[in-house]
Amino acid sequence: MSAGANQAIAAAFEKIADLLSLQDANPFRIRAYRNAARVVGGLQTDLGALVAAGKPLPKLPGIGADLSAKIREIASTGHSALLEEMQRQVPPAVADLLQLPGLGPKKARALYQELHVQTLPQLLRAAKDGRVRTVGGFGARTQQRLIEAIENRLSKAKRYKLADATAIAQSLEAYLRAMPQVREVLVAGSLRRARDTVGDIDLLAVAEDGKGVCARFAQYPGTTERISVGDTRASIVLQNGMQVDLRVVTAQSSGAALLYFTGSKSHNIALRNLALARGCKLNEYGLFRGSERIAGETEESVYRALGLPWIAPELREDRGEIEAARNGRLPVLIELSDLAGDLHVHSDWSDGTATIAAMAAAAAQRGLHYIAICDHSQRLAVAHGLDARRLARQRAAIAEIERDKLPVGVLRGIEVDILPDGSLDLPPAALGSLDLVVAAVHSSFALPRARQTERILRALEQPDVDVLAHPLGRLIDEREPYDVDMGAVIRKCAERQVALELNAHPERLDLLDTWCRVARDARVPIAINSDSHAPIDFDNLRFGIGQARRGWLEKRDVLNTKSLAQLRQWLNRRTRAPQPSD
Ligand code: DGT
Ligand code: CA
Ligand code: CA
Repeated sequence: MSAGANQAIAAAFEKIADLLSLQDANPFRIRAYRNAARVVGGLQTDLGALVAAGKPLPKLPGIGADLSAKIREIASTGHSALLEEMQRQVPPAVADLLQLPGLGPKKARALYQELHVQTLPQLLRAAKDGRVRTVGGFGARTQQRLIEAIENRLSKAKRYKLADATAIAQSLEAYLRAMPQVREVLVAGSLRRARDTVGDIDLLAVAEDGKGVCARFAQYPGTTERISVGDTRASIVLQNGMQVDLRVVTAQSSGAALLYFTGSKSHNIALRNLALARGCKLNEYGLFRGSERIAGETEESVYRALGLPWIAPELREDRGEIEAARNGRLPVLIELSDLAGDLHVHSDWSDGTATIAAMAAAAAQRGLHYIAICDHSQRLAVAHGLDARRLARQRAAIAEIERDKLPVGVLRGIEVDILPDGSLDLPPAALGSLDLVVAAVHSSFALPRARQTERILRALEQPDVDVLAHPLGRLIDEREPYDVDMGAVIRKCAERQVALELNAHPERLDLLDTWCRVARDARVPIAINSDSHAPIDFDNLRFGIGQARRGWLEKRDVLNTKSLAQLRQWLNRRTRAPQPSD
């Protein structure tokens, strides 16, 4: 098998993960396949060529002997025996059903086995015909809810998680860069603006030979459809359904093109109006006065000619950034290198895959100075949550490994469940012995708004709570945010000086960007945490940074930019008289 191998391997791993979740398999195993799909899909080395040449595979993060064997198998035969066996049992399309709220693996399997439905449109028909309620475990109300959920989902265009799009774009960029005619490749669109989901990938190539570049682009391995292939633009569809738009531009208009195709559309419209007010015309080729091009080679040149400083892509949503730029009040946005630590890290004491020492080493590798080990609490039995006794043992174990000189500071923490009534899953005596308490909702997502809000406010009143984790509880594509009065939560956090988490996991990216801004304005500190369950997960911090920047956050707004000593001071804020400098 040739150059398409990476995409084929990634697609096979995704399907295996889908089918595993349909079987309600071990979440680690599912996550391992999803991770492997992302790693391989974003890889610039062609694994097919390596295998064909009989060379060893490179060491890939999170990919052990078992997955390596599968990579070799798919690269050399084009098939996966495991996947084929699983597909004989259930077609992968059935996994789409799992996206519906309230439809778990067991129910999805029952629908497939009894009604033979595989896709959302088929299920919609079955529900409307009243066949769903004939299946055990489904009543008339569930059937009605399914109809609403499916119609809701089908009316929305499919969007992709930022992390998945990022991995694919990296591989496309490398492919384009390898062409001798291409001088530069630039990422544009919502991907460059770091939106939590992207509709399609937009790329620019700087080159003279547009036709040649477009033709070669359309040969990208793993392309399943060529929507259009022209002289300066081309659009293709990849195996996972994602569309990629390419525009080929000249060097002298590349800045204007990048500005135009980065968007957002509403930011562009606002800029165009500014240009018009100055008697100019702005388009993807440049800024023109009459027929004279007065700017366009760089984005800076266009902004400057409009009387503005350069505006970071993450801010370009027409949410006040142009006015802020005009008044010299643009935020100095936080960067990945500003993070000093990570305040939400799991280990193999609960549902993480690695030891505390391994997580500490992985954090140090990424330049962090401290982590807080926050494993789950007892209530989450599926995650092997800690009770007070195991928590005490974990504290002792950390002290033990600290004697061997850990490369980062390790704070003793917990991710304690907020129970449905707003009380916490561990007693104050246990929580009070810790450096840091992260509280989180992992159950009763469907409480009515007033009760959900009351529950979370009550948790925030508990004297030990330092951080509220993933405040909206959404899982992109899987679970809507729970119904909660976030304004009230933010006010309570401000009053209690509790930080809100911006969880950087690609499926969460929660707190959402717009709420980050509200929280910042209310002077609520934000903790950008990876929620790492494996060493490689620290790489997700970059996606959290993207959302933070979209939320206008600066270094000083983010709790884990503090040094460990400053952080310890903050953690003692309630036992200490307020300091004027705080
Ligand atoms: P997406 O793909 O839905 O996540 O969002 P975008 O922002 O990437 O949108 P897309 O791919 O349709 O277009 C890329 C950029 O091109 C968009 O952000 C702004 C620019 N653009 C596209 N269509 C128009 C248009 O009709 N007017 C203006 N001013 N700009 C446009
Ligand atoms: Ca796009
Ligand atoms: Ca597009």
